[in-house]
Amino acid sequence: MERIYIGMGSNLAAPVQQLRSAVQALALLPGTTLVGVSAFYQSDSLLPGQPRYTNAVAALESSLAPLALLDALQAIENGQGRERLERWGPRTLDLDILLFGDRLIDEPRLKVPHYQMHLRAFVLYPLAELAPAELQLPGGRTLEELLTACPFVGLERIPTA
Ligand code: ROI
Repeated sequence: MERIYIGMGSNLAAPVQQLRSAVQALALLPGTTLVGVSAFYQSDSLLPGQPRYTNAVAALESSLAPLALLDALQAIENGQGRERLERWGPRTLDLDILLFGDRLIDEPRLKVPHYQMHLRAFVLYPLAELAPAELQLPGGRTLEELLTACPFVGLERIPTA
């Protein structure tokens, strides 16, 4: 089975609880094993005027096809009260497929690898807790190289328990 990495984010309605609930929901997905969860990290929104985000990354192994997994993730988001009012708006829960094995997926509903993951400290640092430093990311660079280019600035690693 392929190793899948999911980016998780929340900035509304008790974000730490939102991420904990999301982790439990991921563990219950059919045909899926939750392999690991990073620590939680807090940071300011990339867009001004929104509450701070809590982010984390989960690693899965799954026999679900990518679009079936996307459907399942959207059902979890909706189940946790996600309202799609504006693109980039604040949200109770965001679940993004960052990587799906080494697949390149370019469908209207789903692009993998996630198009900005390699630039975002709140994705790369939690990912590095779960993935090997040699992992290849978009642009042919390794996770290690991308971390070097992406300073740990404005990120706050918080206790999960
Ligand atoms: N900023 C942070 N820190 N974390 C996110 O998950 C996040 N997601 C977004 C925008 C609004 C771009 N900013 C973010 O969609």
